[in-house]
Parts: sequence; C-alpha cells; structure tokens
Amino acid sequence: MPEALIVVPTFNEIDSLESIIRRIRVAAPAADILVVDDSSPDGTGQLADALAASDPRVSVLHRTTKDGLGRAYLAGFAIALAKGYDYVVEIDADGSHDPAELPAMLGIARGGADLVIGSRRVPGGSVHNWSWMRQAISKVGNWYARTVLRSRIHDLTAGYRVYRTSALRDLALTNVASQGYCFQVELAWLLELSGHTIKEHPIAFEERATGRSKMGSGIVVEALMRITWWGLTRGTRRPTSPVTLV
Ligand SMILES: Nc1nc2c(ncn2[C@@H]2O[C@H](COP(=O)(O)OP(=O)(O)OP(=O)(O)O)[C@@H](O)[C@H]2O)c(=O)[nH]1
Ligand SMILES: [Mg+2]
Repeated sequence: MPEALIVVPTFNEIDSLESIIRRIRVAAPAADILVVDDSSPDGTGQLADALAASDPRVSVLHRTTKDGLGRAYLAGFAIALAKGYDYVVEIDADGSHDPAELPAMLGIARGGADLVIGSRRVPGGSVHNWSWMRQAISKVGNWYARTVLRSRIHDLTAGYRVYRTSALRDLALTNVASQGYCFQVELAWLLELSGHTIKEHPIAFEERATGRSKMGSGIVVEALMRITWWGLTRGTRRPTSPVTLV
C-alpha cells in the first residue's frame, strides 16, 4: 500500500494533464495518483481514463457537475481516508506546482508535520509570470485572510500541500463550507486553530502555460465574504499551532 495519494483536480486541462501525471510519476514513483475530473467538456476525463488504463497507480474520479475546487478535493480526500493512505497531496494540473518538490514535501510531512504548504510567500518562495493584477489580488487576499483570521501562515491560499490524513480525520470535513478556492484558507486555518503542526516549504510557482484559469470574480467574492464572516464569528479563538519554515 503506497503511503500517499496525490489528488489532481481537473477542469478542462487536456493540454497539461499528460505532462503533469508523467512528472508526478517521476518525482513520486511510489505514490498513487487520483485525477478528480468534473465532466470537463474538453475530454480531460477521457484522457485521464486512458492514462489510468496504462498505469495501475493512476485512477480517476468522474464527478457529474463542476461545483468548485473545494468540493472536488473533499471527494478526493474521502477516498484517501477510506483507503487508509497516510498522506494526501493537493497539486494543480496546470503545471504551476513543480512535482520535483514532492519528495521534499513528503519528507517534511514524515518528519512530523500535519500540513506542509508549498509556500510562495516565505523566503525562497516566488511567483513567476503573473500579471501585476493577479499578484495584487493574491497578495492582498493573503494579507487580509492572515489579519482577519490572526493566522501565522504566510501563504494561506496556496494549493500545493501535503496533509497527514489523520489530521484531516480530526476535522469534521462534512462541515467544511467553502466551494471554491477559499477551501484552502478554511482547511489550513481549521488545522491551525486545532493545534496541528504546520510547515511552510518555499516553492517557485509558475503561471500556467496552456489552458484557461478557472479563477473568477465569484471565487474572490466567496472568499472575501467567508473570511470576513469567520473573522467576525470565530476569530476570537487564536490559532495555537506552531507554524515553521522548512
Ligand atoms: N475538478 C475540479 N477541478 C477544478 C475546479 N476548478 C479548478 N479546478 C482545477 O484546480 C486547479 C487550479 O485551478 P486554476 O484554474 O489553475 O486556478 P489558479 O491556479 O488559481 O489559476 P491560474 O493558474 O491562473 O489558471 C487546476 O488543476 C484546475 O483544473 C473545479 O471546479 N473542479
Ligand atoms: Mg493554476
């Protein structure tokens, strides 16, 4: 039984899927990979099936509706918990997260972290080829979430992560509210609030080379509203977790 399940959510990623699966395979040959596709109209789901047919370590979860990154990940996490993996990994399909960091991030988790964040906002971390507008939205969003939630995590919205499955089991995942990308903020903060060990590992984030972003104003508005609400209602509880840079 492999120790890690690497979950790759996809919506219209036909031009990048094959390459990212190949790169993950090279970086983490012992891990299992689960593609979670929300019925992409461009045929990403069928391509994933073809890749799974030629590699027993790759499987595909087909969902009938596109109802957000958070929901897609929760479906993947449910499989990881049911099958008993020690770690579950989040990684984008578009090549923004370099799979070459996987051995380091899994090693940090093994060494004693409940959540390892591939972080753009710690010394050594960086973002490449983002427009100033996208940089500004990300920086302001991170600053706002950190301040309102009193978090010590520097990259709360990061989407490259290793979770210890036992830590996810501690959270009542059915109560996770977020649909879109603020799912990342919510999960990290819930682990921080409940005293889990969190480590940030610097990564170089690359803007996608092909395909289109799914980031839209709806996602930003959801994040803004939820984070503000959490700050107002739950923010009196101070996070207690150690957050360290490794
Ligand atoms: N299954 C599923 N995957 C999604 C959904 N929304 C986004 N994704 C995937 O989640 C990952 C991150 O989405 P992106 O559109 O790259 O978002 P981003 O990284 O913030 O934006 P860009 O890199 O600028 O495109 C990609 O692998 C997407 O295909 C969704 O609703 N369902
Ligand atoms: Mg992306």
